[in-house]
Amino acid sequence: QSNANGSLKTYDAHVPEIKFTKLFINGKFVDSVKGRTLETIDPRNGQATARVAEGDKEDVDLAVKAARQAFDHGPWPRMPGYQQRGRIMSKFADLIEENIDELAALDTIDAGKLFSVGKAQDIPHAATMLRYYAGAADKIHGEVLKMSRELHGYTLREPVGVIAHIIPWNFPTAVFFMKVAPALAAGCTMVVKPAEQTPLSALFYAHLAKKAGIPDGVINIVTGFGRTAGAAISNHMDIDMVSFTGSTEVGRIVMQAAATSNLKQVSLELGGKSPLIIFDDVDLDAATDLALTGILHNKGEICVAGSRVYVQEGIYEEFKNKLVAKAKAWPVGDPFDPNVRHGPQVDKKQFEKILAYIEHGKREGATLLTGGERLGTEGYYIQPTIFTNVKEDNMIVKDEIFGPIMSLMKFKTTEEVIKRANDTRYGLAAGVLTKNIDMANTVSRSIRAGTIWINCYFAFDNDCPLGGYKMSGFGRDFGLDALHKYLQVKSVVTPIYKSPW
Ligand code: TXE
Repeated sequence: QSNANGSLKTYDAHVPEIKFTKLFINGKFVDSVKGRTLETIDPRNGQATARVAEGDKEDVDLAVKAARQAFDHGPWPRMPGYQQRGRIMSKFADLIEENIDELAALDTIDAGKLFSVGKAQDIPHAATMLRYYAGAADKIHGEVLKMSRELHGYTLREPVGVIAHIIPWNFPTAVFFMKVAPALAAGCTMVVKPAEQTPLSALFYAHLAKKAGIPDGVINIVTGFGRTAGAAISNHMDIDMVSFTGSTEVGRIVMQAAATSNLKQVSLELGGKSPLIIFDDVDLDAATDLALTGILHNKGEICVAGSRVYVQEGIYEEFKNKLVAKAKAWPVGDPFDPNVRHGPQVDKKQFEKILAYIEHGKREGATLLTGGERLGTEGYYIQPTIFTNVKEDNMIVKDEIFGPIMSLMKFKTTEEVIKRANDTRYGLAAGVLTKNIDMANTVSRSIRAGTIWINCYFAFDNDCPLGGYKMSGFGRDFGLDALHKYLQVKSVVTPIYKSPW
Protein backbone atom coordinates (compact mmCIF):
# COMPACT_ATOMS: atom_id res chain seq x y z
CA GLN A 1 0.00 0.00 0.00
CA SER A 2 1.38 3.40 -0.87
CA ASN A 3 0.37 6.99 -1.47
CA ALA A 4 3.66 8.06 -2.93
CA ASN A 5 5.92 6.85 -5.68
CA GLY A 6 7.70 3.69 -4.71
CA SER A 7 7.30 -0.02 -4.84
CA LEU A 8 3.95 -1.54 -3.97
CA LYS A 9 3.57 -4.57 -1.79
CA THR A 10 2.07 -7.56 -3.65
CA TYR A 11 -0.19 -10.32 -2.39
CA ASP A 12 0.38 -13.26 -4.72
CA ALA A 13 -0.84 -15.88 -2.25
CA HIS A 14 -4.39 -14.99 -3.27
CA VAL A 15 -3.97 -15.73 -6.98
CA PRO A 16 -6.27 -18.66 -7.80
CA GLU A 17 -5.61 -21.58 -10.10
CA ILE A 18 -7.18 -20.85 -13.49
CA LYS A 19 -9.38 -23.82 -14.38
CA PHE A 20 -11.40 -22.70 -17.40
CA THR A 21 -9.78 -21.23 -20.49
CA LYS A 22 -11.73 -22.66 -23.44
CA LEU A 23 -14.84 -21.46 -25.26
CA PHE A 24 -18.12 -22.81 -23.89
CA ILE A 25 -20.40 -23.94 -26.71
CA ASN A 26 -23.43 -26.19 -26.45
CA GLY A 27 -22.56 -27.25 -22.91
CA LYS A 28 -18.92 -28.14 -23.62
CA PHE A 29 -15.57 -26.42 -23.19
CA VAL A 30 -13.91 -26.44 -26.62
CA ASP A 31 -10.90 -24.95 -28.38
CA SER A 32 -11.49 -22.25 -30.95
CA VAL A 33 -11.85 -23.53 -34.52
CA LYS A 34 -8.56 -21.90 -35.55
CA GLY A 35 -6.89 -23.09 -32.33
CA ARG A 36 -5.78 -19.55 -31.43
CA THR A 37 -5.46 -18.21 -27.90
CA LEU A 38 -5.17 -14.77 -26.36
CA GLU A 39 -3.20 -13.73 -23.31
CA THR A 40 -4.76 -12.31 -20.15
CA ILE A 41 -2.63 -9.85 -18.19
CA ASP A 42 -2.49 -9.14 -14.47
CA PRO A 43 -2.71 -5.33 -14.25
CA ARG A 44 -0.82 -5.37 -10.95
CA ASN A 45 2.40 -6.13 -12.81
CA GLY A 46 1.66 -6.38 -16.55
CA GLN A 47 2.52 -10.08 -16.57
CA ALA A 48 0.58 -12.81 -18.35
CA THR A 49 -1.73 -14.92 -16.18
CA ALA A 50 -3.31 -17.33 -18.67
CA ARG A 51 -3.96 -18.10 -22.31
CA VAL A 52 -7.63 -18.24 -23.17
CA ALA A 53 -9.24 -19.47 -26.40
CA GLU A 54 -9.54 -16.71 -28.98
CA GLY A 55 -12.88 -17.11 -30.68
CA ASP A 56 -13.60 -15.68 -34.12
CA LYS A 57 -16.42 -15.71 -36.67
CA GLU A 58 -16.48 -19.54 -37.02
CA ASP A 59 -16.82 -19.93 -33.25
CA VAL A 60 -19.57 -17.30 -33.08
CA ASP A 61 -21.39 -19.24 -35.83
CA LEU A 62 -21.20 -22.46 -33.80
CA ALA A 63 -22.34 -20.70 -30.63
CA VAL A 64 -25.28 -19.07 -32.42
CA LYS A 65 -26.25 -22.42 -33.94
CA ALA A 66 -26.31 -23.99 -30.47
CA ALA A 67 -28.31 -21.08 -29.04
CA ARG A 68 -30.77 -21.19 -31.98
CA GLN A 69 -31.28 -24.93 -31.55
CA ALA A 70 -31.81 -24.48 -27.80
CA PHE A 71 -34.30 -21.69 -28.45
CA ASP A 72 -36.27 -23.32 -31.27
CA HIS A 73 -36.33 -26.89 -29.97
CA GLY A 74 -34.91 -26.96 -26.44
CA PRO A 75 -36.76 -26.96 -23.13
CA TRP A 76 -35.63 -23.58 -21.75
CA PRO A 77 -38.14 -21.18 -23.42
CA ARG A 78 -40.93 -23.70 -22.86
CA MET A 79 -40.35 -24.35 -19.15
CA PRO A 80 -42.98 -23.06 -16.75
CA GLY A 81 -41.65 -19.91 -15.03
CA TYR A 82 -40.59 -20.42 -11.45
CA GLN A 83 -41.19 -24.13 -11.13
CA GLN A 84 -38.37 -24.84 -13.51
CA ARG A 85 -36.53 -21.83 -14.97
CA GLY A 86 -36.57 -19.93 -11.71
CA ARG A 87 -35.48 -22.92 -9.64
CA ILE A 88 -32.52 -23.60 -11.87
CA MET A 89 -31.55 -19.92 -11.73
CA SER A 90 -31.75 -20.03 -7.93
CA LYS A 91 -29.48 -23.08 -7.91
CA PHE A 92 -27.05 -21.16 -10.14
CA ALA A 93 -27.12 -18.36 -7.53
CA ASP A 94 -26.34 -20.84 -4.72
CA LEU A 95 -23.35 -22.20 -6.63
CA ILE A 96 -21.98 -18.70 -7.12
CA GLU A 97 -22.16 -18.09 -3.39
CA GLU A 98 -20.22 -21.30 -2.77
CA ASN A 99 -17.37 -19.98 -4.93
CA ILE A 100 -17.22 -16.31 -3.93
CA ASP A 101 -13.52 -16.18 -3.05
CA GLU A 102 -12.32 -17.82 -6.24
CA LEU A 103 -14.60 -15.72 -8.45
CA ALA A 104 -13.64 -12.46 -6.76
CA ALA A 105 -9.96 -13.35 -7.16
CA LEU A 106 -10.41 -14.01 -10.90
CA ASP A 107 -11.87 -10.52 -11.39
CA THR A 108 -9.02 -9.06 -9.36
CA ILE A 109 -6.25 -10.59 -11.48
CA ASP A 110 -8.12 -9.80 -14.70
CA ALA A 111 -9.41 -6.30 -14.01
CA GLY A 112 -7.46 -5.04 -10.99
CA LYS A 113 -10.71 -4.83 -9.02
CA LEU A 114 -10.56 -4.78 -5.23
CA PHE A 115 -10.81 -8.33 -3.91
CA SER A 116 -12.66 -7.11 -0.79
CA VAL A 117 -15.28 -5.35 -2.92
CA GLY A 118 -15.63 -8.36 -5.24
CA LYS A 119 -16.26 -10.58 -2.21
CA ALA A 120 -18.66 -8.20 -0.51
CA GLN A 121 -20.42 -6.73 -3.54
CA ASP A 122 -19.85 -7.89 -7.12
CA ILE A 123 -20.04 -11.66 -6.62
CA PRO A 124 -22.84 -11.81 -4.01
CA HIS A 125 -24.72 -9.29 -6.14
CA ALA A 126 -24.55 -11.71 -9.09
CA ALA A 127 -26.42 -14.24 -6.96
CA THR A 128 -29.06 -11.71 -5.88
CA MET A 129 -29.59 -10.65 -9.48
CA LEU A 130 -30.26 -14.26 -10.47
CA ARG A 131 -32.72 -14.62 -7.58
CA TYR A 132 -34.47 -11.33 -8.37
CA TYR A 133 -35.12 -12.44 -11.96
CA ALA A 134 -35.83 -16.04 -10.93
CA GLY A 135 -38.70 -14.61 -8.87
CA ALA A 136 -39.99 -12.76 -11.92
CA ALA A 137 -39.85 -15.80 -14.22
CA ASP A 138 -43.44 -16.81 -13.39
CA LYS A 139 -44.80 -13.27 -13.53
CA ILE A 140 -44.43 -12.66 -17.22
CA HIS A 141 -47.81 -11.77 -18.59
CA GLY A 142 -49.51 -9.60 -21.15
CA GLU A 143 -52.71 -7.57 -20.97
CA VAL A 144 -56.33 -7.98 -21.90
CA LEU A 145 -57.13 -5.18 -24.33
CA LYS A 146 -60.15 -2.93 -24.49
CA MET A 147 -60.68 -3.22 -28.22
CA SER A 148 -62.79 -0.64 -30.07
CA ARG A 149 -64.85 -3.26 -31.97
CA GLU A 150 -66.38 -6.68 -31.15
CA LEU A 151 -63.03 -8.26 -30.80
CA HIS A 152 -61.36 -9.98 -27.92
CA GLY A 153 -57.72 -8.95 -27.85
CA TYR A 154 -54.87 -9.75 -25.53
CA THR A 155 -51.10 -9.59 -25.57
CA LEU A 156 -48.50 -12.23 -24.78
CA ARG A 157 -44.91 -11.48 -23.83
CA GLU A 158 -42.64 -13.93 -25.56
CA PRO A 159 -38.84 -14.23 -25.39
CA VAL A 160 -37.01 -12.25 -28.07
CA GLY A 161 -34.94 -15.31 -29.03
CA VAL A 162 -31.18 -15.62 -29.38
CA ILE A 163 -29.47 -12.75 -27.59
CA ALA A 164 -25.83 -11.73 -27.86
CA HIS A 165 -24.37 -9.94 -24.85
CA ILE A 166 -21.18 -7.97 -25.41
CA ILE A 167 -19.55 -7.29 -22.05
CA PRO A 168 -16.94 -4.69 -21.05
CA TRP A 169 -13.96 -5.26 -18.73
CA ASN A 170 -14.79 -2.86 -15.90
CA PHE A 171 -17.47 -5.05 -14.28
CA PRO A 172 -16.87 -8.55 -15.68
CA THR A 173 -19.30 -10.12 -13.19
CA ALA A 174 -21.92 -7.43 -12.65
CA VAL A 175 -22.48 -6.66 -16.33
CA PHE A 176 -22.50 -10.39 -17.17
CA PHE A 177 -25.40 -10.96 -14.77
CA MET A 178 -27.27 -7.72 -15.38
CA LYS A 179 -27.65 -9.04 -18.93
CA VAL A 180 -27.70 -12.82 -18.54
CA ALA A 181 -30.09 -13.01 -15.54
CA PRO A 182 -33.08 -11.18 -17.08
CA ALA A 183 -32.52 -12.86 -20.46
CA LEU A 184 -32.60 -16.27 -18.76
CA ALA A 185 -35.80 -15.44 -16.88
CA ALA A 186 -37.39 -14.28 -20.14
CA GLY A 187 -36.66 -17.69 -21.70
CA CYS A 188 -34.05 -16.48 -24.17
CA THR A 189 -30.91 -18.36 -25.17
CA MET A 190 -27.64 -16.52 -25.59
CA VAL A 191 -24.08 -16.01 -26.73
CA VAL A 192 -21.91 -13.99 -24.36
CA LYS A 193 -18.71 -12.28 -25.45
CA PRO A 194 -16.70 -11.12 -22.45
CA ALA A 195 -14.09 -8.39 -22.93
CA GLU A 196 -10.73 -9.72 -24.11
CA GLN A 197 -9.10 -8.29 -20.95
CA THR A 198 -11.42 -10.09 -18.50
CA PRO A 199 -12.66 -13.49 -19.73
CA LEU A 200 -11.84 -15.66 -16.69
CA SER A 201 -14.89 -15.31 -14.42
CA ALA A 202 -17.31 -15.66 -17.37
CA LEU A 203 -15.89 -19.11 -18.17
CA PHE A 204 -16.25 -20.11 -14.53
CA TYR A 205 -19.89 -18.96 -14.66
CA ALA A 206 -20.45 -21.20 -17.68
CA HIS A 207 -19.24 -24.17 -15.63
CA LEU A 208 -21.58 -23.24 -12.74
CA ALA A 209 -24.54 -22.71 -15.09
CA LYS A 210 -24.13 -26.24 -16.41
CA LYS A 211 -23.81 -27.63 -12.89
CA ALA A 212 -27.01 -25.81 -11.90
CA GLY A 213 -28.92 -27.54 -14.69
CA ILE A 214 -29.15 -24.85 -17.36
CA PRO A 215 -29.61 -26.90 -20.55
CA ASP A 216 -26.86 -27.08 -23.16
CA GLY A 217 -26.94 -24.29 -25.71
CA VAL A 218 -28.77 -21.80 -23.47
CA ILE A 219 -25.60 -19.96 -22.40
CA ASN A 220 -22.62 -20.03 -24.78
CA ILE A 221 -19.42 -18.09 -24.12
CA VAL A 222 -17.13 -16.93 -26.91
CA THR A 223 -14.03 -15.24 -25.57
CA GLY A 224 -12.23 -13.14 -28.16
CA PHE A 225 -11.50 -9.68 -29.50
CA GLY A 226 -14.06 -7.02 -30.37
CA ARG A 227 -12.98 -6.42 -33.96
CA THR A 228 -13.28 -10.16 -34.78
CA ALA A 229 -15.65 -12.06 -32.46
CA GLY A 230 -17.57 -8.90 -31.48
CA ALA A 231 -17.97 -7.81 -35.11
CA ALA A 232 -19.12 -11.33 -36.09
CA ILE A 233 -21.87 -11.00 -33.48
CA SER A 234 -23.16 -7.60 -34.54
CA ASN A 235 -23.11 -8.63 -38.22
CA HIS A 236 -24.69 -12.05 -37.62
CA MET A 237 -27.87 -12.90 -39.53
CA ASP A 238 -29.34 -15.23 -36.90
CA ILE A 239 -29.02 -13.26 -33.66
CA ASP A 240 -32.27 -11.54 -32.60
CA MET A 241 -30.82 -8.90 -30.30
CA VAL A 242 -27.44 -7.55 -29.30
CA SER A 243 -27.17 -6.11 -25.83
CA PHE A 244 -23.98 -4.07 -25.64
CA THR A 245 -22.16 -2.26 -22.84
CA GLY A 246 -18.99 -0.43 -23.80
CA SER A 247 -17.71 2.71 -25.50
CA THR A 248 -19.93 5.08 -27.45
CA GLU A 249 -17.66 4.61 -30.49
CA VAL A 250 -18.14 0.84 -30.57
CA GLY A 251 -21.85 1.21 -29.72
CA ARG A 252 -22.22 3.15 -32.95
CA ILE A 253 -20.41 0.39 -34.91
CA VAL A 254 -22.62 -2.29 -33.33
CA MET A 255 -25.77 -0.37 -34.26
CA GLN A 256 -24.59 0.17 -37.83
CA ALA A 257 -23.79 -3.55 -38.20
CA ALA A 258 -27.21 -4.47 -36.81
CA ALA A 259 -28.85 -2.17 -39.35
CA THR A 260 -26.94 -3.51 -42.32
CA SER A 261 -27.30 -7.20 -41.36
CA ASN A 262 -30.64 -8.58 -40.10
CA LEU A 263 -31.98 -5.50 -38.25
CA LYS A 264 -31.47 -7.26 -34.94
CA GLN A 265 -32.69 -5.32 -31.93
CA VAL A 266 -30.03 -3.26 -30.18
CA SER A 267 -29.62 -2.15 -26.61
CA LEU A 268 -26.68 0.14 -25.81
CA GLU A 269 -25.24 1.16 -22.45
CA LEU A 270 -22.41 3.51 -23.31
CA GLY A 271 -20.12 6.12 -21.83
CA GLY A 272 -20.91 8.86 -19.36
CA LYS A 273 -19.59 12.10 -17.89
CA SER A 274 -21.84 12.40 -14.91
CA PRO A 275 -22.19 15.61 -12.88
CA LEU A 276 -22.32 15.68 -9.08
CA ILE A 277 -23.90 18.92 -7.86
CA ILE A 278 -23.16 19.99 -4.29
CA PHE A 279 -25.11 22.86 -2.73
CA ASP A 280 -23.70 24.90 0.12
CA ASP A 281 -26.04 23.50 2.82
CA VAL A 282 -24.38 20.06 2.92
CA ASP A 283 -22.29 18.36 5.58
CA LEU A 284 -18.77 18.88 4.26
CA ASP A 285 -17.32 15.66 5.57
CA ALA A 286 -20.03 13.48 4.12
CA ALA A 287 -20.05 15.41 0.84
CA THR A 288 -16.28 15.19 0.29
CA ASP A 289 -16.39 11.44 1.05
CA LEU A 290 -19.19 10.92 -1.44
CA ALA A 291 -17.50 13.02 -4.12
CA LEU A 292 -14.27 11.05 -3.78
CA THR A 293 -16.02 7.69 -3.83
CA GLY A 294 -17.99 8.93 -6.84
CA ILE A 295 -14.81 9.26 -8.90
CA LEU A 296 -12.46 6.73 -7.29
CA HIS A 297 -14.71 3.69 -6.91
CA ASN A 298 -13.37 0.96 -9.22
CA LYS A 299 -10.49 3.43 -9.94
CA GLY A 300 -12.85 5.58 -11.98
CA GLU A 301 -13.54 2.74 -14.43
CA ILE A 302 -17.29 2.94 -14.03
CA CYS A 303 -19.72 4.35 -16.56
CA VAL A 304 -21.62 6.41 -13.95
CA ALA A 305 -18.49 7.90 -12.29
CA GLY A 306 -19.13 11.40 -10.91
CA SER A 307 -16.31 12.94 -12.91
CA ARG A 308 -17.63 16.54 -13.01
CA VAL A 309 -18.10 17.89 -9.51
CA TYR A 310 -19.89 21.27 -9.19
CA VAL A 311 -19.63 22.91 -5.77
CA GLN A 312 -21.57 26.03 -4.75
CA GLU A 313 -19.34 29.05 -4.17
CA GLY A 314 -20.12 29.51 -0.43
CA ILE A 315 -18.37 26.27 0.53
CA TYR A 316 -16.05 25.87 -2.44
CA GLU A 317 -12.71 26.72 -0.77
CA GLU A 318 -13.33 24.65 2.33
CA PHE A 319 -14.69 21.75 0.27
CA LYS A 320 -11.65 21.86 -2.01
CA ASN A 321 -9.17 21.76 0.88
CA LYS A 322 -10.90 18.85 2.60
CA LEU A 323 -11.28 16.96 -0.68
CA VAL A 324 -7.62 17.31 -1.60
CA ALA A 325 -6.46 16.23 1.88
CA LYS A 326 -8.62 13.13 1.67
CA ALA A 327 -7.49 12.33 -1.89
CA LYS A 328 -3.84 12.49 -0.81
CA ALA A 329 -4.57 9.98 1.98
CA TRP A 330 -6.60 7.63 -0.23
CA PRO A 331 -4.93 4.19 -0.02
CA VAL A 332 -3.83 2.96 -3.45
CA GLY A 333 -2.13 -0.39 -3.95
CA ASP A 334 -2.45 -4.11 -4.52
CA PRO A 335 -6.17 -4.88 -4.86
CA PHE A 336 -5.78 -7.98 -2.68
CA ASP A 337 -4.67 -5.77 0.26
CA PRO A 338 -7.79 -5.37 2.46
CA ASN A 339 -6.80 -1.81 3.42
CA VAL A 340 -6.47 -0.58 -0.14
CA ARG A 341 -9.35 1.33 -1.79
CA HIS A 342 -7.96 1.71 -5.28
CA GLY A 343 -6.10 -0.81 -7.46
CA PRO A 344 -4.47 -0.64 -10.91
CA GLN A 345 -6.22 0.42 -14.12
CA VAL A 346 -7.33 -2.51 -16.24
CA ASP A 347 -4.55 -2.55 -18.85
CA LYS A 348 -1.75 -0.66 -20.51
CA LYS A 349 -4.05 0.95 -23.08
CA GLN A 350 -6.40 2.35 -20.46
CA PHE A 351 -3.45 3.41 -18.25
CA GLU A 352 -1.85 5.32 -21.12
CA LYS A 353 -5.17 6.86 -22.17
CA ILE A 354 -5.67 8.26 -18.66
CA LEU A 355 -2.11 9.61 -18.37
CA ALA A 356 -2.52 11.27 -21.79
CA TYR A 357 -5.70 13.02 -20.56
CA ILE A 358 -3.81 14.24 -17.49
CA GLU A 359 -1.13 15.75 -19.73
CA HIS A 360 -3.83 17.26 -21.90
CA GLY A 361 -5.49 18.80 -18.84
CA LYS A 362 -2.20 20.44 -17.85
CA ARG A 363 -1.66 21.74 -21.40
CA GLU A 364 -5.18 23.17 -21.48
CA GLY A 365 -4.25 25.29 -18.44
CA ALA A 366 -6.20 23.45 -15.74
CA THR A 367 -4.77 23.53 -12.20
CA LEU A 368 -3.67 20.16 -10.88
CA LEU A 369 -4.64 20.09 -7.19
CA THR A 370 -3.31 16.62 -6.44
CA GLY A 371 -2.12 13.42 -8.18
CA GLY A 372 -1.38 13.40 -11.89
CA GLU A 373 1.31 10.71 -11.86
CA ARG A 374 1.61 6.98 -12.16
CA LEU A 375 2.22 5.20 -8.87
CA GLY A 376 5.09 2.76 -8.45
CA THR A 377 7.24 1.41 -11.24
CA GLU A 378 5.30 -1.65 -12.33
CA GLY A 379 1.64 -2.30 -13.04
CA TYR A 380 -0.95 0.26 -14.04
CA TYR A 381 -1.47 2.34 -10.89
CA ILE A 382 -2.45 6.01 -11.14
CA GLN A 383 -2.75 8.52 -8.30
CA PRO A 384 -6.17 9.94 -7.45
CA THR A 385 -6.14 13.15 -9.46
CA ILE A 386 -8.14 16.38 -9.09
CA PHE A 387 -8.13 19.28 -11.52
CA THR A 388 -9.69 22.67 -10.99
CA ASN A 389 -9.83 25.91 -13.00
CA VAL A 390 -11.19 23.92 -15.89
CA LYS A 391 -13.42 25.26 -18.61
CA GLU A 392 -16.57 23.52 -19.82
CA ASP A 393 -15.03 22.98 -23.25
CA ASN A 394 -11.76 21.44 -21.97
CA MET A 395 -11.27 17.87 -23.15
CA ILE A 396 -10.93 16.60 -19.59
CA VAL A 397 -14.40 18.00 -18.87
CA LYS A 398 -16.00 16.86 -22.14
CA ASP A 399 -14.64 13.32 -22.63
CA GLU A 400 -15.17 10.18 -20.64
CA ILE A 401 -11.69 9.50 -19.22
CA PHE A 402 -12.63 6.34 -17.30
CA GLY A 403 -9.99 6.81 -14.64
CA PRO A 404 -9.44 8.43 -11.23
CA ILE A 405 -9.58 11.99 -12.60
CA MET A 406 -12.04 14.56 -11.23
CA SER A 407 -12.80 18.02 -12.58
CA LEU A 408 -13.79 20.28 -9.68
CA MET A 409 -15.84 23.37 -10.56
CA LYS A 410 -17.51 26.26 -8.75
CA PHE A 411 -21.07 27.50 -9.37
CA LYS A 412 -23.36 30.28 -8.12
CA THR A 413 -26.99 29.61 -8.96
CA THR A 414 -29.22 26.57 -9.51
CA GLU A 415 -30.15 27.74 -12.97
CA GLU A 416 -26.50 28.10 -13.93
CA VAL A 417 -25.46 24.67 -12.62
CA ILE A 418 -28.35 22.88 -14.36
CA LYS A 419 -27.29 24.42 -17.64
CA ARG A 420 -23.65 23.46 -17.15
CA ALA A 421 -24.46 19.95 -15.93
CA ASN A 422 -26.57 19.36 -19.05
CA ASP A 423 -23.85 20.70 -21.35
CA THR A 424 -22.63 17.22 -22.30
CA ARG A 425 -23.33 14.69 -25.03
CA TYR A 426 -23.78 12.03 -22.34
CA GLY A 427 -26.72 11.39 -20.01
CA LEU A 428 -26.15 8.36 -17.85
CA ALA A 429 -26.39 9.60 -14.25
CA ALA A 430 -26.14 12.63 -11.97
CA GLY A 431 -25.99 13.30 -8.26
CA VAL A 432 -27.32 16.19 -6.20
CA LEU A 433 -26.43 16.86 -2.58
CA THR A 434 -28.58 19.30 -0.60
CA LYS A 435 -30.93 19.41 2.38
CA ASN A 436 -33.37 21.55 0.37
CA ILE A 437 -36.02 19.21 -1.07
CA ASP A 438 -37.26 21.82 -3.57
CA MET A 439 -33.76 22.21 -4.93
CA ALA A 440 -33.26 18.44 -5.11
CA ASN A 441 -36.53 17.99 -6.99
CA THR A 442 -35.83 20.87 -9.36
CA VAL A 443 -32.40 19.52 -10.26
CA SER A 444 -33.68 15.92 -10.62
CA ARG A 445 -36.35 16.95 -13.09
CA SER A 446 -34.02 19.22 -15.03
CA ILE A 447 -31.02 16.96 -15.63
CA ARG A 448 -31.26 14.85 -18.76
CA ALA A 449 -29.87 11.56 -17.46
CA GLY A 450 -31.17 8.05 -16.83
CA THR A 451 -30.47 7.98 -13.09
CA ILE A 452 -30.44 10.79 -10.49
CA TRP A 453 -29.06 10.13 -7.01
CA ILE A 454 -30.18 12.56 -4.31
CA ASN A 455 -27.91 12.68 -1.23
CA CYS A 456 -26.22 9.43 -2.25
CA TYR A 457 -24.19 8.06 -5.16
CA PHE A 458 -23.93 4.59 -6.73
CA ALA A 459 -27.19 3.61 -5.00
CA PHE A 460 -27.77 0.63 -7.31
CA ASP A 461 -30.58 -1.82 -6.75
CA ASN A 462 -31.76 -4.87 -8.65
CA ASP A 463 -35.18 -3.22 -8.90
CA CYS A 464 -33.90 0.13 -10.19
CA PRO A 465 -33.39 0.51 -13.97
CA LEU A 466 -30.04 1.84 -15.21
CA GLY A 467 -29.43 3.27 -18.66
CA GLY A 468 -28.72 6.29 -20.75
CA TYR A 469 -30.22 9.42 -22.19
CA LYS A 470 -28.58 11.09 -25.21
CA MET A 471 -25.31 9.48 -26.39
CA SER A 472 -25.09 7.27 -23.32
CA GLY A 473 -27.35 4.86 -25.19
CA PHE A 474 -30.80 3.37 -24.81
CA GLY A 475 -32.45 0.34 -23.26
CA ARG A 476 -32.28 -0.40 -19.55
CA ASP A 477 -30.41 -2.91 -17.39
CA PHE A 478 -31.74 -3.93 -13.94
CA GLY A 479 -35.35 -3.92 -12.84
CA LEU A 480 -38.36 -5.25 -14.69
CA ASP A 481 -37.49 -2.93 -17.58
CA ALA A 482 -34.51 -5.21 -18.28
CA LEU A 483 -36.74 -8.29 -18.19
CA HIS A 484 -39.12 -6.63 -20.67
CA LYS A 485 -36.20 -5.79 -22.93
CA TYR A 486 -35.73 -9.53 -23.57
CA LEU A 487 -39.44 -10.06 -24.21
CA GLN A 488 -41.50 -9.07 -27.22
CA VAL A 489 -45.20 -8.40 -27.38
CA LYS A 490 -47.48 -10.58 -29.46
CA SER A 491 -51.09 -9.46 -29.99
CA VAL A 492 -53.77 -12.14 -30.27
CA VAL A 493 -57.19 -11.18 -31.60
CA THR A 494 -60.43 -13.13 -32.00
CA PRO A 495 -64.03 -12.06 -32.78
CA ILE A 496 -66.38 -12.09 -29.77
CA TYR A 497 -69.70 -13.34 -31.15
CA LYS A 498 -69.75 -12.81 -34.87
CA SER A 499 -67.13 -12.00 -37.38
CA PRO A 500 -66.94 -8.27 -37.90
CA TRP A 501 -65.84 -8.85 -41.47
O1 TXE B 1 -14.18 -0.37 -25.00
P1 TXE B 1 -14.89 -1.20 -26.13
P2 TXE B 1 -12.60 -0.25 -24.70
C1 TXE B 1 -15.40 3.37 -22.46
C2 TXE B 1 -14.33 4.00 -21.58
C3 TXE B 1 -13.07 3.37 -22.09
C4 TXE B 1 -13.37 3.31 -23.56
C5 TXE B 1 -12.56 2.34 -24.36
O2 TXE B 1 -14.30 5.39 -21.80
O3 TXE B 1 -11.93 4.13 -21.83
O4 TXE B 1 -14.73 2.95 -23.62
O5 TXE B 1 -12.61 1.03 -23.76
C6 TXE B 1 -16.17 -5.20 -27.62
N1 TXE B 1 -17.80 -4.97 -32.51
N2 TXE B 1 -16.03 2.23 -21.83
O6 TXE B 1 -11.84 0.06 -25.93
O7 TXE B 1 -13.95 -1.40 -27.26
C7 TXE B 1 -14.95 -5.46 -26.77
O8 TXE B 1 -14.31 -6.65 -27.19
C8 TXE B 1 -18.37 -5.56 -31.44
C9 TXE B 1 -17.28 2.49 -21.14
O9 TXE B 1 -12.19 -1.45 -23.97
O10 TXE B 1 -16.21 -0.54 -26.39
C10 TXE B 1 -15.56 -5.52 -25.38
O11 TXE B 1 -16.15 -6.80 -25.18
N3 TXE B 1 -17.82 -5.53 -30.21
C11 TXE B 1 -17.98 1.28 -20.73
C12 TXE B 1 -16.66 -4.45 -25.46
O12 TXE B 1 -16.92 -4.27 -26.85
C13 TXE B 1 -16.67 -4.86 -30.04
C14 TXE B 1 -17.23 0.08 -20.42
C15 TXE B 1 -16.28 -3.09 -24.86
O13 TXE B 1 -15.09 -2.64 -25.44
C16 TXE B 1 -16.04 -4.18 -31.11
C17 TXE B 1 -16.01 -0.07 -21.21
C18 TXE B 1 -16.67 -4.26 -32.39
N4 TXE B 1 -16.14 -3.66 -33.47
C19 TXE B 1 -15.45 1.00 -21.84
N5 TXE B 1 -14.93 -3.58 -30.65
C20 TXE B 1 -19.23 1.43 -19.93
N6 TXE B 1 -20.32 1.90 -20.55
O14 TXE B 1 -19.28 1.07 -18.77
C21 TXE B 1 -14.85 -3.86 -29.33
N7 TXE B 1 -15.89 -4.64 -28.95
